[in-house]
Amino acid sequence: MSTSEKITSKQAIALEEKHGAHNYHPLPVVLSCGEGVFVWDVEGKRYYDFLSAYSAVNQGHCHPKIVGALTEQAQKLALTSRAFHNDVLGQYEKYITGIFGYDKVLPMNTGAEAVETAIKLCRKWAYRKKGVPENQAKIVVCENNFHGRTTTIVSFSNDPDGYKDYGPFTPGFIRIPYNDVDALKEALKDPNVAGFLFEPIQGEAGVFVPDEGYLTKTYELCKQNNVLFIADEVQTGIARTGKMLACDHENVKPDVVILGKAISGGLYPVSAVLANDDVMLVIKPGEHGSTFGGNPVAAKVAMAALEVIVEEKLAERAERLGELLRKELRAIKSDMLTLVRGKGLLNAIVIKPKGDKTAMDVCLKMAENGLLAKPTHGDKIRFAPPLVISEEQLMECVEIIRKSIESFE
Ligand code: IF1
Repeated sequence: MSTSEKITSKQAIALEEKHGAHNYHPLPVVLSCGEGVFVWDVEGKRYYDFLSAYSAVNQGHCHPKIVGALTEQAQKLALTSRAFHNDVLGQYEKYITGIFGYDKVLPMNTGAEAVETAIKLCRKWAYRKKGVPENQAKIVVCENNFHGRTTTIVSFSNDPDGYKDYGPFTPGFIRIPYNDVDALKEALKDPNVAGFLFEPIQGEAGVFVPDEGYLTKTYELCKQNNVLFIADEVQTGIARTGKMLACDHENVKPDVVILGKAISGGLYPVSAVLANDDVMLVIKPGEHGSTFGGNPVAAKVAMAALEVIVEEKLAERAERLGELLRKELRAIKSDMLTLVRGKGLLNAIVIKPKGDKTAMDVCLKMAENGLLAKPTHGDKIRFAPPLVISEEQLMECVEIIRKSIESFE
C-alpha cells in the first residue's frame, strides 16, 4: 500500500491499531480533510467540528491566510536553530508582545513545553529575585488541573489516568481546590511559594468557570505575597472565551502568560511564554531553549494566525455566539441535559445517563447526525466550534444537538 493510496475508514483504523501506540481511544471517525467549521471523513461525510482540536483551530480548519504563510516560509527558510539569528523571529516577537502587552516572549513548540518553561522561569525568579533558598521554591496549583503530560506536569495532577505509574514525581507543588480564594490565602503563608499556576477556566475538568471575581482576588493575594500569577491560557486564550485572554474578563494582567494551540491556528506546533523583563530576564543565554522553538515557519504561521484573530474580530464573535449557544442549549427540554456552562465559545453540557445511554452515546448520535464532539471525564461534552462559525451554522448545530439528545427520550 503506497503512502498516498486512498483508504477506507476501516483500513485506516486497522493500521493505527496495528502500528500505532494505543494511547488514545478515538471516536470511530476517520477524517481526511477540513475547511473552516467543517471536516470530512474518508467516505465523504461532512461534520461540524465542535472540538476544534481542543481549541487549537479557532480560526477554522486550513485557514488560507495561515496556510499561505506556512507554505511560503517553508519554501524559503524553515529551521536555523537559535545558534543564529533569522529575519523573521524578531518581527514575530515584536508583534506578539505588542498584542498582549508584555516586554518579552520565550518561544516554544507545545503547550506542555511552555508550561514547563513557565515553571522553570518561576523557580529561577524565586531564587534570583525573591530570595527563596535554593531548591525550596514551591508552586501552587489547583485540583483537577490539566497543564499537559510531561512527568513534572503529571506530578501535580490528581487524575490517576494522568499520573499512575509514572513516578517518581517532581516535588515542589502544592495543590489546592479550584475556585477557593481562602485555600490560596492559606497556601501563601508559606514564604517559599514562588508562583500560582492556574487555568482561568478549567477546560479538561469539563469547562469549569470559576466564580466572578476569583481571578481578581487570587491576583491580589499573589501581589500581596510577592508570588507570580501564572495563567495557563493554552486552551482559553486566543479569543476562545470571548476575549483575547480569558484573564481579560476580569482585567487582571498575569505576571506570566502561557499560550499554545490556536496561536498557530492548528497549522504548526507553536507555543509561547510572555512576561516582563523583571521576570523573563532571569533566564540567561544557554539556560533554556529548544531546537524548533521560534523557528521561521512557526513565527510566520503565528503572526498570520494572530492577524486572523484580530482582522476577523473572532473574540467579539465568540462572545456574541457563545451567549446565543448557551441560551439555545438551555432551551432543550430533556432530563439527560442537566447543565450548560461556559464562556464565549468554550462550553460544555453535563449529561445524566438515561438507562445505559451516556454522554458517549450522545456523541455517537451527534456524529451520525453530522456534528463531532467528545465526552470529557465521563458525563461532560465539550462544545468548542471554530470561532469563524456563522450564526446560521450555529443554529443548525443546535438543531443537531437537540435532535440527537431527544432521540433517547
Ligand atoms: C491530549 C486534554 C484539553 C491544555 C492546557 C496545557 C496543555 C493543554 C490548559 C498542553 C492541552 C490538550 C492535550 C490533548 C487534549 C487536550 C486537552 F483533554 F488533554 F485535557 F484541551 F483539555 N494547558 N490540552 O488544555 O498542551 O502539550 O498538548 O500542546 O493530550 O490529548 P500540549
